[in-house]
Amino acid sequence: MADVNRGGATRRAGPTLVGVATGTVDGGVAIVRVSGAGTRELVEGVLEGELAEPRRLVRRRLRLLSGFEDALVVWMPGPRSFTGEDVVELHIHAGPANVEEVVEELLARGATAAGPGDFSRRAFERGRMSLDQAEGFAALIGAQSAAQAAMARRLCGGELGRAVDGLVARVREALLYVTAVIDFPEDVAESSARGQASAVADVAAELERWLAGFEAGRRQRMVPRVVLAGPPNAGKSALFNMLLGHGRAIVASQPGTTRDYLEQPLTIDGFRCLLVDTAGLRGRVGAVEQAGIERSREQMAGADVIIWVEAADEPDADDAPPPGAAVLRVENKRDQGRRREWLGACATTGAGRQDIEGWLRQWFRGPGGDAPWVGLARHRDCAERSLSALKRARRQLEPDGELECAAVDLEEAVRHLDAIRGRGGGGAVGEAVLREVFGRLCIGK
Ligand SMILES: Nc1nc2c(ncn2[C@@H]2O[C@H](COP(=O)(O)OP(=O)(O)O)[C@@H](O)[C@H]2O)c(=O)[nH]1
Ligand SMILES: [Mg+2]
Repeated sequence: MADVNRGGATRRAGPTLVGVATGTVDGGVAIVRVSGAGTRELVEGVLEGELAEPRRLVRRRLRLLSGFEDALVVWMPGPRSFTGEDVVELHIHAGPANVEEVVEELLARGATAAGPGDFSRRAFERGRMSLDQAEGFAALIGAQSAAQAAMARRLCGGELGRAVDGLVARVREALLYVTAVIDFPEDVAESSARGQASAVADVAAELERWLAGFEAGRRQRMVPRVVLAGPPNAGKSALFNMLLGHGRAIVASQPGTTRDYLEQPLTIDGFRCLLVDTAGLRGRVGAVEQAGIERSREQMAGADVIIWVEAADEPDADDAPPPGAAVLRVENKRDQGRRREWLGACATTGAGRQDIEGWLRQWFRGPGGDAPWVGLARHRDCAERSLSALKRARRQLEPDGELECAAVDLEEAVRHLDAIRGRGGGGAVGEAVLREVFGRLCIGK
């Protein structure tokens, strides 16, 4: 292992890693990535010829035990690479045996097999990406809808990190004023510290806006379960088919037709959900239908949204949707009359479809007016902790508050924000920064 020194920070380089960078090996091409201090030497041991100039894809032959493999090779010396280390990517023919032989050859020459996330981990350690970005990459890989992918890409792009850095800078500035008054009470007027209260309140308000948008963001990231439930014969299966636009479920006049639940993906304006049709709820039925009803209850319990359906020509059902999920009440069979002040539909004509879709679209978007926040649950926790520290600091900046306490709280607020980006410390104010603020405060004027 060799010590490397980049950007002033000395780190111990790990072994040279090798791993298959493509998602699967059943495509036409597989990419084998090699990263670490020994990359060049290691790869050139397998190549016929040398690596080309950086970032240029060239054709090279790889010497394997079973013969030559024709590859496209790109050399990306650190720090301008994904991991920040020296990296080579070998584009080879896919196929498990071929890929395995190339990897084995590199392992035999001293590389170490990469584990899950190892390349990204190195990228993070070398400052090539922050923790929130790494979380974005994971979210992008796991994205199942265009809306999810869009949110994940914003995280990958560093949008959250930049916003966090903006807030950190503002809190640090307030902290500098407070620290200056604490350290130099003779020279710096106390009012310059107390005057930071409004700046701190502004940052707190911004964090509150972020947190308010968390639920909206969460809904856009998930694939919610939308469950049709209600008494038998209300037209749940007919509405299920209507929303899907095709006849997936059996619709029949005989009550208790749907015995098991059915689920189908449904996309409304790029928002993807799973639409679930269930057996109708009613008492005193045969064993099979009873089993179906049990499943309906399970589906309702796990629902994000319940579309509760009753028919306009039937009295109110004995059952009601359980608490927990959001509930849209729909009165179907409006062609037969009107009994309830619910959203009306007629599955046989398709009436009410747009209203139901509109309601769902609104729910997918999230709480009214709150701009969706890209932050994930961990970021929310950090933001919440930072917010409460800021609120405490804000109180200590009042005329009767303790400035020392305010400083501690502001440092804590910074620490929690830094944790979003994966930075550990961040509370201490260095001498250089103090000099900067003293210049601004005109000490010893
Ligand atoms: N008149 C009328 N009949 C409907 C409507 N929707 C469904 N039905 C009929 O009601 C019966 C039960 O429908 P179904 O979807 O199987 O109900 P489910 O038990 O709730 O799934 C079938 O005969 C459907 O044709 C509607 O809007 N108007
Ligand atoms: Mg049904």
